[in-house]
Parts: sequence; structure tokens; C-alpha cells
Amino acid sequence: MAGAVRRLALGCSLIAASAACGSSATTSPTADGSRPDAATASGPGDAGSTIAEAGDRQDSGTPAFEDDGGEAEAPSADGASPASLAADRFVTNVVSFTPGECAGFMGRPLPQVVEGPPVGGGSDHGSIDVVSLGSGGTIVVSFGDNAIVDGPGPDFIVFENPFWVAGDSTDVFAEPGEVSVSDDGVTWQVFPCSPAPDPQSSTGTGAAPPYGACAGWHVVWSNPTNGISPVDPAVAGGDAFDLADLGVTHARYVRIVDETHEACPEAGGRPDNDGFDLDAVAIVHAERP
Ligand SMILES: [Ca+2]
Ligand SMILES: [Ca+2]
Repeated sequence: MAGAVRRLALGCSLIAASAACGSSATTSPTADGSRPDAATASGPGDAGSTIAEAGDRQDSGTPAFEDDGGEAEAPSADGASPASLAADRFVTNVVSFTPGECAGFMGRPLPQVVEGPPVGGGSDHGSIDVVSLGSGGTIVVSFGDNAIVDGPGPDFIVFENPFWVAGDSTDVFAEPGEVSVSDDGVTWQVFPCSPAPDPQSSTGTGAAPPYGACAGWHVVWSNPTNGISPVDPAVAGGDAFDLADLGVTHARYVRIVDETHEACPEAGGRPDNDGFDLDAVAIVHAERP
């Protein structure tokens, strides 16, 4: 499994002019009943265009994005309706970016590329609306005056751009990262993430499952064009995190550290698209919903 992932990583690095390294697989995923089938989702769009101004909040806090209940269906026209989620339910600021080796790919400039909702491509291709952290790179983001608070279940979601190799949900093209949270930007609480170096990698680098509490290995279903809520962990895809797992109740900052241990560059690959690719971070339980 890991070997297949590595082979595709090398192959698509050769042909894809993007950090997303989009899969050429055309096989649709098998609907498992628990996830929407987003294989027919549209390509990357302007993520920022669907976010209302921060002052235009919904009193109810209910996302305007439709929740399709996990049914497997193509995106509806209604799904393209403007969202009224506050801008600060997502990243509004890059506090710091410390690129690792072979970092730098950006579908758009920072910070815009990590602001707003995810631009998921479903199971068969990864978003290019990302910044590549590089091997061992670190990024710290915040949410305006908003904060993540501990509510029932997951409290925020990190969106990378993994995909299923040839439609196989057990063979994920994953580039894991360690996620931490902080309320002051100084003291951090860490979700443990220590993937093993991939023993089947021809370069001796790369990360192998299990990925545990790492981010970067659950495909992203939500896209501004498909009506899937980016703040509902049951349908959004991405890697969801629960503050309660760390005994934390309030966090203003999220930090992600690449844990791919990728060679720089991967054989035949671009010199700027290594490591964890950050698309977006969404607050599920917000202090200011
Ligand atoms: Ca929680
Ligand atoms: Ca990636």
C-alpha cells in the first residue's frame, strides 16, 4: 500500500504542475454510505467568493451550506449559493510560516491560499488551493477575533489534499502533519503524530500509515461549489480534531508541522511541493459562531 502511494507520488510529481499532484485515476470511489460521493465535484474555485464579510453573521450560527446528509449525489445547483459563514470560521491570518526544504508551492499567495473554506476535490484528486510546507516546514494560523472552543465531538477540521490511489480508500496518498493548538501563541498542546518512515520508499523517505492523530490523510469532500458544509465533520472530509482530547477548552491558534520526511526534491519532482499541503482550517465549535 505504501509502496503504491510512493510510486504514484513520484509519477505524478513528474506530470503534475502542482503541489496537489492530482491523481490520474478515473475510478469512482465506492460509496461507503458514511460519506458523500464527491467524485463529481467541480475543480478548484474561488474559495473567497463564497464567504460573507465578518460582520454579516447568521444569528443562528447555522451554516448556509447544505448538508446533504451523506447521500451520494452530484452537487446541486443550490450548492453554489453564497455561504453566510463568518470569514473567521476559517483562517484569517498566517501568524508565521517557516518553510522546510522544497516548500513554496502556492495555488494563490499567502495568506489567501489558506483562508476561507476548503476547495476539496473528493477522493480522486487533491486541491491545488494549497501551500506546501516543505519537508519539516511549519505554519501557524489564527482566526481573527474568533477562537475554537470545546463542544461535543470534533471542534475544528484541518484540510490537506490527500486522495485515494486508483479509487482505493485503503491506499491514501497522504502527506501527514502534526497539529497543535494554543490560546496565546506561545504555549502549545500537541495532537501526537509520528508516522513511520515509509520502508518501501525508493528514496528512503516518506511517511507510512498508521497516521493516527496526524492531519493530512482524510480526503476533502467540501468545496465551495458542491454545497457540502465545510464545518460539519460528518460530511466535510478533512482531519477533525477534538480539543477535549488534549484537555483544552479554548484555542486561538493552530500550528501544523510537516511530518512527511520527504526527500528534497522527490525523484523527478518539483523543488517546491514537498510536505504537507495546507488548504484550509475550519472551526466547528466557534466562540463566535
Ligand atoms: Ca470537542
Ligand atoms: Ca498533499
